[in-house]
Amino acid sequence: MFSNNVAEVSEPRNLYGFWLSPFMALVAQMLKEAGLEFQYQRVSPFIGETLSTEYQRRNPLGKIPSLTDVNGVCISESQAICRYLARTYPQAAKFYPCDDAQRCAEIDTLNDYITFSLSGPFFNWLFVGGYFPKTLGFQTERESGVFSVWSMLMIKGALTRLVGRSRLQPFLLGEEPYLPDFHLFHVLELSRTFSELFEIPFMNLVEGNKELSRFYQAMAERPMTQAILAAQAHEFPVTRRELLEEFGTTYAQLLKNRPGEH
Ligand SMILES: N[C@@H](CCC(=O)N[C@@H](CS)C(=O)NCC(=O)O)C(=O)O
Repeated sequence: MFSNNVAEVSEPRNLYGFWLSPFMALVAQMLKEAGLEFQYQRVSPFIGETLSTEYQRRNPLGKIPSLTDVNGVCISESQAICRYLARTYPQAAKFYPCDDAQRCAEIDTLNDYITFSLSGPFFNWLFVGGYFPKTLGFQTERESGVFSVWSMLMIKGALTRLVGRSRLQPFLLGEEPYLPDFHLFHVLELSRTFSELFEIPFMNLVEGNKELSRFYQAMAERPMTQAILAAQAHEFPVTRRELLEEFGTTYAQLLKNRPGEH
């Protein structure tokens, strides 16, 4: 079941992205929980680094995270990376048991639900509802406010279904965490950080929700989570500056350089 093409260790394992990205944090959690060493290589989309030729060769879709493995495999998209790790390294399969189709069906159901109903919509909320009107000067405060309220209703509704279905004991599938727990935690953590940064209290998805707070706490107590939270806190000032001060200029430059525009 497990691929053994990792025998020839020839290069370091590199994880590209930035700590505040919930998608990179998810991959880092999987790597750390599985005891797979990696080197962190900071790549920030906010200052145009995902547009470099070098990065585009790694991921032509221009998204972080991406991972280069010791066997030369280069892979992007957080879920795909985590599934690749589980299929390649037995110690990662604990969190995505890929040789158990029935267990994976349960896990995939939760993960797909979280991706479609929670993390994707939350990202749009963050950008359209919080970030764009605050920093890019698009003067869409009113429209963004309306979008924000609808997003809140949709996303909190999706969370209520998730909590109701899984009963969180304290994790989604019982006493042990799996891939969807890592995914959910890092979206919740993002909501806490950005609710504070953008001064939108109702963007915090954990606040006031007893079951989710218990889940959040259980995940936050894990030593590997604590290491990730510490790395995020350490890098926060840099990311904050990029988000609030530098991205506007990068974005304006990008628009100016679009083919066909002068
Ligand atoms: N579905 C992707 C989402 C990754 C994503 O949206 N990453 C953001 C940073 S958190 C990014 O690279 N944004 C830059 C861009 O979209 O150009 C995954 O799970 O890896």
